[in-house]
Amino acid sequence: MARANGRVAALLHEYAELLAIVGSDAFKARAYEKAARAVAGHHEDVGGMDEAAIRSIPNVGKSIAGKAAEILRDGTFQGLEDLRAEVPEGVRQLAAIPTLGPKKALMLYRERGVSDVEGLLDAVNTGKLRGLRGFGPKTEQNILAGVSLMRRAGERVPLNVALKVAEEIVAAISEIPGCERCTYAGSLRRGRETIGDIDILAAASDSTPLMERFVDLPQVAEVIAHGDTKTSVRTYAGLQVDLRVVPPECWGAALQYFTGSKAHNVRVREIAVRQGLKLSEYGLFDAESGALLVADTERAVYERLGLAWIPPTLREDWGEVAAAAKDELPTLVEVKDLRGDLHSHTDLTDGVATLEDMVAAAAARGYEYYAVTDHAPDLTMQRMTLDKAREQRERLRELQQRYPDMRLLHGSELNIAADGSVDWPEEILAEFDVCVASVHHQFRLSAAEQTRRLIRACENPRVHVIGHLTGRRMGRRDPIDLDFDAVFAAAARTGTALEVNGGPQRLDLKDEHVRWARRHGVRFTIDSDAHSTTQLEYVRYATLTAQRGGLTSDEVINTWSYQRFSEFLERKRSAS
Ligand code: DGT
Ligand code: CA
Ligand code: CA
Ligand code: ZN
Repeated sequence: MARANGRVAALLHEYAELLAIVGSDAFKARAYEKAARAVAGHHEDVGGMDEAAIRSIPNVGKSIAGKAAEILRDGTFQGLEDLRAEVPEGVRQLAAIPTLGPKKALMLYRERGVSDVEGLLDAVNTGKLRGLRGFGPKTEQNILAGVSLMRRAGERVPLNVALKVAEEIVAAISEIPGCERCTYAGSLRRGRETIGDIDILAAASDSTPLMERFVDLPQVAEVIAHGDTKTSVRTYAGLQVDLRVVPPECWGAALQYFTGSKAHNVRVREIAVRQGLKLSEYGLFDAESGALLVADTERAVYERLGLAWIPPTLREDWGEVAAAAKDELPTLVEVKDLRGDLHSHTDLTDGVATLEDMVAAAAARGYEYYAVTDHAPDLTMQRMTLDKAREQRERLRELQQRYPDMRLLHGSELNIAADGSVDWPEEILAEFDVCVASVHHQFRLSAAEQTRRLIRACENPRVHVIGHLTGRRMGRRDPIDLDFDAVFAAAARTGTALEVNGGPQRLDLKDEHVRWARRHGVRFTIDSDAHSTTQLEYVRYATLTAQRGGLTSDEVINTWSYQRFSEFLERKRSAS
């Protein structure tokens, strides 16, 4: 049974959005938003908790705990139903348009009767918004850009969402008697940042029991097609899932075929043809006699073609087939190689877990070192001060005694100002063990200005890592404009690591930027940017992205021994 946390968090989140739309006080909306994230990230299933137990979750106060209990009992709560009656569902969609926001969304509804995205586009195109206070021609341009941004992301699902669904389905199918193997294939197995549909592959001599169970799964809202070899369904979340069942003896060929990508498959098939062979999802055959050569494992298929087995994350026709022919594939970094996490937040700023809980969760992952990097003062809404940072450092030093096997690093996530400077002067920065610096505002400067800004941040002797370089949020914000070559060269020259941020909406650097940066000799970090204990697992998505970028552990500084890692930080200080 799925945890109730997601369901409760979704309604609290919706309530927070509705509060923001009707203009209730901002503090209240934020409190609900924070509580929603706390519930989502809480390690225990709230489904089995009473109101008092829910109340004990950090950031969940008395009144919110009461609403959560109401949701568990009734499936909703009165306050939410009242606001739903006041604000049509479409207006919530309007408020989610990155360039519009809640206040303008409600104004459009009240003053022009606009109640969904279609209506908005229509209103812009027919000039219906002219004369409305705060809606100039520039606003109209921004609205169109915002809608297009949202639409571009709309059809595909973030990697983490698809992965969770796929894992649940694979677990369920695997349990069925007669199922010999089951795994997910397609873009999900390749670790792409967004997923069009989920492809599940199973091996069984009789497909019937697997297909029957599949269409009966609790996640399934609609059966699109039901057959012996392939069945497609749509989940309640709107995701399409294809299940293909193949005979156990052609498992390897089928897995290779359905993992893709199409471009990779075309390239591999060319190699087969040149050798007088024929490759399909059923196996590798002699083209002339039609005799089956191999089909049972992927490795055997690749090897029979004279290729090393190619990790799925590389199968994008980015040169991996030629590299496999020469046995020159990189040994990719893996999650188990990570010895530390260098970017995480606590409830001192916008995280939802305490310092103690974050450290305990990091220790449970077996890290040898772990950095707490709460936001620095220039991100004013987080209300950080130097005193608070120093106080946190004291607490961290005390905590250290409880964790003899994990080095606790006191860090900060600095804000890179438009001119490339950061929050604190050098002597204050020197107090921190590690500094990550990121862009959190002024996303629309010219490429020349952004490039100067980032190069100057790299040149800061106290900045060790640049966090989420391009600032993109999938479906919400485009990346900043940059001269990537210039910034990558500066990072390599100054010994500044570039982060691969595992936040599922960020994945920043993304795969192709990783590839590009490594050609400049850049070093990287693989970080979670966790804002709760459960988000520490976001390194999983960062690692998939790093693999797609072709990274080996030698290029990722937080896979290094503490000794080698701290020398890297030290070199930066003394070189600059
Ligand atoms: P997605 O779903 O858009 O995120 O991307 P994929 O790569 O999962 O694509 P999908 O679901 O259409 O197909 C799954 C895999 O099946 C694909 O990666 C390769 C294989 N495949 C599907 N159609 C073809 C085809 O026409 N030719 C070849 N060579 N392979 C195909
Ligand atoms: Ca797919
Ligand atoms: Ca598919
Ligand atoms: Zn952060």
